[in-house]
Amino acid sequence: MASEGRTKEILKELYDAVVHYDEDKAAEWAGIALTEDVDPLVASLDGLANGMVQVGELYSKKEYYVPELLMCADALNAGMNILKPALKASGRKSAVKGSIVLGVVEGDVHDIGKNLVKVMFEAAGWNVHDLGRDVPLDKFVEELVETKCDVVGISALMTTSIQAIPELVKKLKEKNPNVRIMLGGAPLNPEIVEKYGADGYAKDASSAVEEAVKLIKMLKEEALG
Ligand code: B1M
Repeated sequence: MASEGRTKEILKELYDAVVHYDEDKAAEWAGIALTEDVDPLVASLDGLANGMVQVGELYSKKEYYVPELLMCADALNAGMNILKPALKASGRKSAVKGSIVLGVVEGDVHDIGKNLVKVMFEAAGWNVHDLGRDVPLDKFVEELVETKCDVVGISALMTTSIQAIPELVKKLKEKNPNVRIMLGGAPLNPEIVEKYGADGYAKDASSAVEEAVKLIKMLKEEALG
């Protein structure tokens, strides 16, 4: 088990690997994190994903442009590929297991956050139907009908792409008023989620499963009257 100091050092290396778009280093330090028993969720979120927050800052300051963003995303994915099996095996099983249709709304190709959320649901033993990114609204609706899922999870990263969500919520609820709709992504917050008519919001990947379980439990309680 890594000491607190060593854990900090490993997280910093993962963070730096993403910021400096170094795929080899990201994979190497993800391996070191596992060998030294750093929690794979901490390595993913506080190491790799945290590096992406800094990348966003550099993009805002015009120090990085789209090519750098793409290379940083590749580095993050290289680290995640090493951590994913350990994350899935990490025993974060959920007492309530359901099925979720997950996708990034149309017009939006940002899928790093959605992919982290997906890993968390898989680790919890949920059945995940991943539609990917830039998903047309009707594809969400088709998949809802086909899979009879309990929850639809919608991710959106841009102030422009979130505009399609109210229409999507309406379409999904028309097909199945009992489906629970959960939203996530940086421009969203609980107030917007309520305004859009969705049922739940998760700020990050680590709270997403808990939020979905809450939604299913609330639905069952409502059914019991
Ligand atoms: Co772009 N991008 N990008 N980008 N990008 C943002 C989002 C932006 C905020 C950057 C900025 O201006 N500071 C900005 C959007 C501005 C706005 O809102 N209007 C922006 C822009 C403008 C663009 C382009 C238009 C740039 C261009 O082409 N000129 C273009 C858009 C393309 C399109 O979508 N049509 C574009 C493209 C790209 C890349 C392809 C280069 C790349 C994405 C690669 C990929 O995802 N495969 C990229 C990146 C990397 C970013 C930033 C830097 C990082 C996003 C990220 O991965 N964060 C981003 C800046 C930022 O966010 N600060 C930015 C790390 C990730 C772990 O966090 O996704 O927030 P996040 O997910 C979290 C939570 O939000 C939550 O859990 C996750 C983990 O804890 N969560 C959920 C997310 N989904 C959830 C779902 C849930 C529950 C929780 O339940 C269903």
